Amino acid sequence: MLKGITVKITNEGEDNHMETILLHTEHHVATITINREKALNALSTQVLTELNEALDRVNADQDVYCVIITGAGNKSFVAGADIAEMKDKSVEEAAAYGKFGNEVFRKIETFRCPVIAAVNGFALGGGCELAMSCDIRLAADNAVFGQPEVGLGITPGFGGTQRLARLVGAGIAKEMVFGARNIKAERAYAIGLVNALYPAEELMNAALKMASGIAKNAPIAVANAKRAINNGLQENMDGGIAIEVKEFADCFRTEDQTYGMTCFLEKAKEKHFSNK
Ligand code: DAK
Repeated sequence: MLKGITVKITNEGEDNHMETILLHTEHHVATITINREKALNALSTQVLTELNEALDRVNADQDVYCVIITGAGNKSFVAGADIAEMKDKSVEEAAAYGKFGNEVFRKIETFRCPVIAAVNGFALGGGCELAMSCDIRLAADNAVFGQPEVGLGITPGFGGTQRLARLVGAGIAKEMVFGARNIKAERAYAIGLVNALYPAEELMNAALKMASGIAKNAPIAVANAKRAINNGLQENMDGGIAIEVKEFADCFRTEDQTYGMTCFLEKAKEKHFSNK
């Protein structure tokens, strides 16, 4: 457990059977903690399956407006896919594993509300890829990022060749992937891989503060803005603007649009959006 966490992380619900994921929801923010500290939170099939389940549970809870994903302990976010489990996979098994992992990571990327990665240590291979599937990456100053796969005889398999190049540019992505060399937090910040760095003991509070700030805004507008940015990036400018126009106009179907503008015009001191 990180020092300085102000929110207790517990699994909730009598039907909980997840062993490798902790899920805690408070004040519209769900925190998903990958809890396999002995293996530095490596992504076994069980972890991926339970992460998928946790995401489905959070998705079903309409009171959640922002999600944080982090790793248990103070050493590692996620040290990658589980190498011991992967070693003897057949081509077909490797393809199925890669397909499932990519489905989970796409679920995060297209999740209905923002997802923040709180990177508290190693984010290697699948761990770096998990962080990159999140909307925003905050990192502890002891975090380490990298795509070491070619040193293991494989390529990145959970979107690393695609998202890293989109986030930091093809040249730096190729340097990292071909060289299989890890980079420290400061370098990750300098190349735009992470949004901000914090002393390790302040990371979770910073993530919670950011998540709470997001959760105070109109959830439907935030969701529409996320879709506009993500989908617009796949288009040329005209296509992107058309997507933005649609997402903008759709906000005018919501009660929160009328409410938010009325609050401004009436100089309201506080706002409480209804998510309708
Ligand atoms: N998998 C399994 N176990 C791991 C692990 C991993 N990725 N990383 C660490 N562990 C385990 C260690 O084996 C060790 O276990 P015990 O020996 O105690 O039983 C325990 O965690 C503590 O690790 P260390 O003793 O090594 O700790 P150190 O502080 O000395 O070193 C380290 C920390 C993070 C530098 C080191 O553990 C390390 O280099 N770990 C491996 C990092 C790595 O190479 N990650 C990338 C994995 S490959 C695909 C789908 C997915 C992928 C590719 C293709 N398709 C199907 C297409 C993704 C691939 C990857 O992510």
